[in-house]
Amino acid sequence: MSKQLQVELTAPNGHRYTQPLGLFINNEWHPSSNGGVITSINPSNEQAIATVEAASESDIDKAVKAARKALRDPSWSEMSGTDRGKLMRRLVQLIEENRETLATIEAWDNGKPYSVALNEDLVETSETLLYYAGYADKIFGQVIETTPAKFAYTVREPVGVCGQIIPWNYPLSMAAWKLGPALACGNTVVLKPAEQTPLSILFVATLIKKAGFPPGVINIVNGYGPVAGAALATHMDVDKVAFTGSAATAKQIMKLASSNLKSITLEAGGKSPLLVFNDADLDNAVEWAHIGIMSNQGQICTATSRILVQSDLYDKFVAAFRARVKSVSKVGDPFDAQTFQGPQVTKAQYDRIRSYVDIGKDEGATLEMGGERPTAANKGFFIEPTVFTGVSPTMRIFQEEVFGPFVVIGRFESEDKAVELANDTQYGLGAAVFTTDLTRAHRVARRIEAGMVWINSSNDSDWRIPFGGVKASGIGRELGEAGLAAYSNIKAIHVNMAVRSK
Ligand code: TXE
Repeated sequence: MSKQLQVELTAPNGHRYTQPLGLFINNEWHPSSNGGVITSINPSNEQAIATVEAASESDIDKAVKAARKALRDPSWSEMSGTDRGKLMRRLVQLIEENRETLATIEAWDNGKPYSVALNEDLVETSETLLYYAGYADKIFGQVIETTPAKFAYTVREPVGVCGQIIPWNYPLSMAAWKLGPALACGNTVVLKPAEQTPLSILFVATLIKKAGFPPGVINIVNGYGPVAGAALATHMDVDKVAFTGSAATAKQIMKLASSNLKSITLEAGGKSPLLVFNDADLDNAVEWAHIGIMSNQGQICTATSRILVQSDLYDKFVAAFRARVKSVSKVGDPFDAQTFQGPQVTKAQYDRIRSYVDIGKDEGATLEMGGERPTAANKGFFIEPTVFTGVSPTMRIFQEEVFGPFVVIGRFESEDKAVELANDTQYGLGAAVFTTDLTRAHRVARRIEAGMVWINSSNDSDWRIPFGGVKASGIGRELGEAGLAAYSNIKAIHVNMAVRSK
């Protein structure tokens, strides 16, 4: 009997839909070759939602072969940029038509509030794909003048087969960040979602087929990192690997990708500082500082998880921040419209945060609030928003990425000290600066070692603006025009115009 590769599900909000379960290779659904599966858990009640197929090394090989074949097939390789853009827009239209279903799956599988999934994640997913659809017919080279006897021009060619390994904190929009530029530039893709959140992107796979992408252009293979992810990163016929996840895994991928000198882009998290100077607008700073660490359950790579406040404002800031967390961070059911914060994605993440609460206490920091499971929750990976003060730069809670609703608040006296503290980290992803002094704002923004700086806001990223880090936060840029660079190779063509006399 052949394996059931889809199932009818009813989500906690009553939404019914058909959930695909297979590996999406060559526009067809496949079972795992070795019987591997992933059971996705609802983080709100710890119960199984569905069991999907998990790719083996040979399934990854099958997906890579399909992507290679598609890359060479005229149905894709000779498709005009204009038509590639149209296909991408058609996919966006289908995503829009199914946005309630996709937001439901996202809230169920990941634990983020349904309203956030619908009004933020789905918007970002569609807008990112649309943005890159607009580039599909604008990928071109240059003419380079040399001497009258010679001219040269460049063409931009797809890199080839792209392996894309994504995390669980934004399952759909992370997929869009990676698929958008890859497709616009004419590549083919094998995308491996995170094993913690395998469901929503499988639903998108049905839409990819419906939109009319040729077989093998986009392959979606769920699987475990050390098996499927590693097989993709090391595969000799994959030309590029793009990754978002932990710094530890990024380092492993860099090694694996050296097998055939794959081009790599890596985005590996951070411990982003948020500086509040004495002259800052306090209410504005508090509001953004709250958004910057507490939204998405604190599971944001750019989360401003180290707040540093200048001494005169420090006490007022801490009091106002505590009040803000109390009044806004309502923890609970992702399908309850009042909920600001759902459960953490997995027990592993929940346990990790709890362990950092113990580490912070042991290090002698002051637990201002939170750190516990909310009393109302006897099931699910819920944790109270957690705030530590009395921290110093040598503490692990000041240096290490916790990846939850967990923030440390420190203080500084001078601008130089603020910059020194901000840069006292192995990471360099984001940073935020709050001040009403225009020149200081720009000066500090330039002095901070980070790929992105927000002035008087935090984490208001945008698909039109380059995103990425320096130091141990990663290599390369995603989003914006800069995000295209990693997805095409420049070929130089030299033309000899001299007539050689016989
Ligand atoms: O990450 P992993 P995890 C950080 C955050 C979090 C920590 C651990 O601090 O607490 O990482 O999370 C795939 N070869 N971020 O364990 O392992 C894996 O299957 C190839 C920050 O979930 O890095 C998944 O698809 N691939 C972050 C992806 O890598 C491998 C988002 C991310 O998983 C692999 C998530 C291997 N050997 C976590 N091992 C951000 N930057 O936004 C795993 N993977």
